[in-house]
Amino acid sequence: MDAAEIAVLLAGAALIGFVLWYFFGERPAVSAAVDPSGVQEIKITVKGGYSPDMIVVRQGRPVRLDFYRDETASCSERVVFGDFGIARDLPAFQTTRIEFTPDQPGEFTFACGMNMLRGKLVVKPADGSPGMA
Ligand SMILES: [Cu+2]
Repeated sequence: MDAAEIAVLLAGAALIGFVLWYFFGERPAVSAAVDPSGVQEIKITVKGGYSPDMIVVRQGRPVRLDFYRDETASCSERVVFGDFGIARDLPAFQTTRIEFTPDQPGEFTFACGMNMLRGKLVVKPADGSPGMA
């Protein structure tokens, strides 16, 4: 092998690594900020996906999710929190507020209406309950 072939191999390996990371890698989880009234707030940008797509909150406190839909692609026109019985239309270039209080710890998926775009809400057990992380 000459240097050019080695360079091509390395570039190919880097590309494969990037693709694996892009589709399967763990995204950083983002913890909600708590406002003075105790509401856990987070802003989520909707554009070909949810950003952030992993949100960490505490059980038993109200959660306020502000979804800003930064596109008109029909895929993202609806967001569904199946575990919470919430399905909401997201008008383009507007912020849609969704509020609820998670009363169970666990991991809950949210998704677009076709279940293609996905995000995860991680509810940590309330302070003082067993198994607190
Ligand atoms: Cu979709």
